[in-house]
Amino acid sequence: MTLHVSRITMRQIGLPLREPFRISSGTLSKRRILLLELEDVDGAIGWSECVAAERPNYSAETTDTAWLMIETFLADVLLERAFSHPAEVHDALEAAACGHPMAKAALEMGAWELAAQASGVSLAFMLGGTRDSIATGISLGIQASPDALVEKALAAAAEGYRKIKLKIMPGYDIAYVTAVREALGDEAPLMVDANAAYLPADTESLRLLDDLGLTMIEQPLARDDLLRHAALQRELRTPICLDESIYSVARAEDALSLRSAGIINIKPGRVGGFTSSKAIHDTCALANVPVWCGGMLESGIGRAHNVALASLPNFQLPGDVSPSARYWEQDIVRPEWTMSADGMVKVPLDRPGMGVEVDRDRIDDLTLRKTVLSA
Ligand code: OSB
Ligand code: MG
Repeated sequence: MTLHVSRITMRQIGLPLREPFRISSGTLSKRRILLLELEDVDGAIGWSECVAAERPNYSAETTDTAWLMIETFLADVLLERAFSHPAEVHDALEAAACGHPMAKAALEMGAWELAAQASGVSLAFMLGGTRDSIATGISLGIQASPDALVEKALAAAAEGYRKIKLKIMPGYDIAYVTAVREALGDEAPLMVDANAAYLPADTESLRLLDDLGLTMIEQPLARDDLLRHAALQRELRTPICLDESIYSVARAEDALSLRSAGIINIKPGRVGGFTSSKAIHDTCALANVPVWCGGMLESGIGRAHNVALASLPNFQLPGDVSPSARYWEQDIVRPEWTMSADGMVKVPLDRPGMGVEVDRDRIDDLTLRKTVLSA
């Protein structure tokens, strides 16, 4: 296999969410998404999506910083030379710039997708996936009242989701989660995600959550707080899951050594792409630490890449990989992503690459900005 990219088309599209999504650091009602279309010298095409958001509240990157990095520094890494395998792309991008994992991941995942398309195999197969369907969860944003959250959680349980994640922050936690636990019963697979909204001094309120039978507490403390998460984990029975803190393979190794977490959320965009996602997956498997695939409110393209990744064996817990209709009136891929009544999404193993068609007309209609880069 050789991977020789001759053209990269960058686009920003505007895609309104069906309902606003509130997390501890802000509310999102419309996504401005950076899409890449990579073309090789033989005309094969691979699409990818950058998960950076409009505002730097989840991480330092934004749609616009990613655009600048790709256009100015990163696209050339792919355009200037051929690679013998997409697994080589990660280190080349690291050598070209510090930081900016989401910008790099968009190119790196596009390279994997292009390689799968050019070889006529599914992306899941190319990545080493072993499942033909993946278990799916839902992430529910912060609501105005516990009753409103209970209503959403009951609807999600009825739809078949295998994991229900509640966004929390100080003041929107114990009463909310207790109400949902009471409504759904003791067996319901419930977890919370704080998006780094707590301080070590808040350990007492986190201890109250410890009694609610949660499968995990995601990212209670700040992203740099590996040691503080380790100290907090010693105080709690509920496993801590890290999201924001894990932005590289080395950080995952450090978190495991320090026992900062019992579970790791892998978002390929956050860790610089598929190669490091696979390495984190393997490292966690050796350490007996389960992983699951996080979500960043992706369109059908980024979702396709998450579905492929989540088919690897140590993705033992349901991912935040909900069907298209959870997010959008209409997605930008065909067929749209759907979920069975028992909360499973099929991995399209019988089709090349990510396994869904990109709706080019719809993307053209939604495009706010476009640039073509070539060698
Ligand atoms: O912390 O997992 C998160 C969305 C945006 C930013 C951060 C997070 C999320 C989600 C949404 O929880 C998951 C999804 O895509 O459904
Ligand atoms: Mg999270």
